[in-house]
Amino acid sequence: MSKPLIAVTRRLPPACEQRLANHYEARPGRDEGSFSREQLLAHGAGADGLIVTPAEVCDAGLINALPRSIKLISTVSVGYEHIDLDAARQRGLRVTNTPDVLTDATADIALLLLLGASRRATEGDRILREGRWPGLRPTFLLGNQITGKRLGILGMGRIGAAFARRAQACGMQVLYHNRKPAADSAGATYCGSLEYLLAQSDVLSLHAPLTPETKNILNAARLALLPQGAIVINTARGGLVDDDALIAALKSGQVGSAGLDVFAGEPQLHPGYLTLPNVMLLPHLGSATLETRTAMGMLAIDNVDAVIGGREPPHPVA
Ligand code: 8YV
Repeated sequence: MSKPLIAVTRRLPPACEQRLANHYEARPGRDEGSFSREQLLAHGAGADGLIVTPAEVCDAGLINALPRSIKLISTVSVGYEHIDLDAARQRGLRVTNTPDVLTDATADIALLLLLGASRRATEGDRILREGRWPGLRPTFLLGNQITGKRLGILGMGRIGAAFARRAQACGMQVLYHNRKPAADSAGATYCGSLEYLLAQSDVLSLHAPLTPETKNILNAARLALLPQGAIVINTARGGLVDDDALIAALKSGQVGSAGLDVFAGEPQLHPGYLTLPNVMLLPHLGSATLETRTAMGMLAIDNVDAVIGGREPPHPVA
């Protein structure tokens, strides 16, 4: 009997590709460029399941055009804003994601950005590479101490809570805003009003999913509520931020520095960020450890196994 065909858009860590090859006819992915709709459809031709990443837009047009043989879209991500869930439901397609296993890696990257942005790490690195270090001086490249400062978390989910614990270990006081108090808030103080949270946040870190309600939630009016010189961290989704507004705030000093791992329109980013010294930029590395990406790939395959085997997947989103 022939094995089910699973089409993967991108390369996965070796252990995941091996597992797929052992159990399925696996159509491997490629890491060059992006997939046009036609290329994605061609890649999925005849497949029983599709494994994708947030780099592949699965909108209603694509979903409706997918071959009828496809039973699920399994995304190697916790976020699923790139998949039109209503269109999938209407087609009877299951959609699954990979939560939990990337929590620590992503919270680590938020901490890296917090420390990097507050201690001017990228500026220091550049000064050394360009041979511009004048030597030790008591007033050289002074950053902001985070001890005793207030961290505001917008979106207290699993990653927000893991980051809150890290920040508390650094002596920070943590507040958060969600629509409702979180089940696990890591002992952080709940703020029912986003505006109040912003006014209290020496550091603001974004951990909310991208939805129509959260798109551009950090706009000019809200940035103006932050204390002068506040630090902004984003490891969630670029679309949460109005880039023009954040760049203007970084130029005026309203925002002292920023640490950004995610961007609207990835892999492009607003060119205004590239010339600012007070931004630490990373190319969406939140979950990028071998351990975490392997665990994400394995979870994506667990989801495939369940749906192909006629069982309920461990992490359904539709
Ligand atoms: C990606 C992410 O999943 O999980 C998410 O939502 O944003 C990322 O960690 C990762 O880049 C691989 O697809």
